[in-house]
Amino acid sequence: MRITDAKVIVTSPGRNFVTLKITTSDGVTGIGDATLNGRELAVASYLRDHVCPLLIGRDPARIEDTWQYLYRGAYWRRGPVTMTAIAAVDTALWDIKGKVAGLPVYQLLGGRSREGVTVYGHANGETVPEVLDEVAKYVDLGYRAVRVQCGVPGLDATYGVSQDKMFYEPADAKLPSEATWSTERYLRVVPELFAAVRDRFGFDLHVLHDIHHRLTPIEAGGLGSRLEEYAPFWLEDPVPAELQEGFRLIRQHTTAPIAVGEVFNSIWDCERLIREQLIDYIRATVVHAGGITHLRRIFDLAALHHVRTGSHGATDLSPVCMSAALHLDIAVPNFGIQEYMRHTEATDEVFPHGYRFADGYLHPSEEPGLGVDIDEKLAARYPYEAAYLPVNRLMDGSVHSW
Ligand code: KDG
Ligand code: MG
Repeated sequence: MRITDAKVIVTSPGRNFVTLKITTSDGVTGIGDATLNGRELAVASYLRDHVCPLLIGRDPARIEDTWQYLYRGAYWRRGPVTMTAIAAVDTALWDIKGKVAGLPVYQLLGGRSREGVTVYGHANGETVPEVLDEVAKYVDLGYRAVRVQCGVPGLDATYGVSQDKMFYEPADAKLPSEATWSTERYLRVVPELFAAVRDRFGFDLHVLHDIHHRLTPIEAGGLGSRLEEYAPFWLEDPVPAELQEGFRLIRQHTTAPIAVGEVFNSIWDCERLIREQLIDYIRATVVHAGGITHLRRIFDLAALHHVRTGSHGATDLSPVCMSAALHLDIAVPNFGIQEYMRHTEATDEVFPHGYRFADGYLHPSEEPGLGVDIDEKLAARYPYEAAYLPVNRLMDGSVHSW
């Protein structure tokens, strides 16, 4: 069996998605997510212009060899565009391997380690009472874990707090919108939010919070120690993560569990964080960290160092990525939690999938392969639309993290 076709499909059913579809000489198809929020067309071009021609004629069964060929062979290693493109190929090949074997991909990864994949939803609101009402909706839906974000008093907009409630789309404008940030005000409101959530919902619910890389290590350590009495499940992205050593300082000041990694694209972005046990959850994803093959490698390293998984699962990761993530989540020994920001109906129609939510858990599809498809006719009805994430500025006008 050989690869006979590889094509890139760009579609925007409510938001942009890039998908790679590979076809074999036996007529088997596999798909992989290649969406990089706000830089979608760069990955589409990398695939179309530089990768698809190399795939034709290759043996689709050789997943590891193809990964190494694309990673080492390009000479230029790593980076979000490259690793997202490699991820798409890798994911599509796992999909094909599952279909050829007649097995869901998780069976090829060693089979089930658990009955379901615990997920967390997003409760956000401008004020603390608004957030509490959103948390209540998730609890009613059966969620066991909820991420809480609230507006910062005195700021016009806060990243992570949207007008839409059960769906949330952070890429909100054709050119990046701008928001203002105040760390001092933020640090005042978060403990209030946690206190109110614990007061109303008790301590059985897992409560998560995303800092979006906005603090320094010492600020994050201070916030963590103030939140410890509310038993946060995790504090996510406390600081920008280029400097892995920064996390050591956080560790010296708090026992609040730390999660990071949604922008990581390679094992080298988190090797020290994991090896020195500076984090508790690694949030790298199938789509941005080199596919199932490379993410499995990261997760295995993490398993040796008491680090659990907590993959990113925002709306800009397509149902193809979510399907692939669930096969890994159900199989790996050190699974922690999976983010699940539900997609809109339009997205779900373009990407029909077999995973399902029940009782706070997601369950991967039992179909051979990944159990997800793309409706190409429907996809063609939604052309690409430029959309970018907002830019954050401090009160004095300097650019800040998100
Ligand atoms: O594309 C960026 C978003 O996916 C991201 O900002 C959302 O931080 C996020 C999260 O944890 O889901
Ligand atoms: Mg995040």
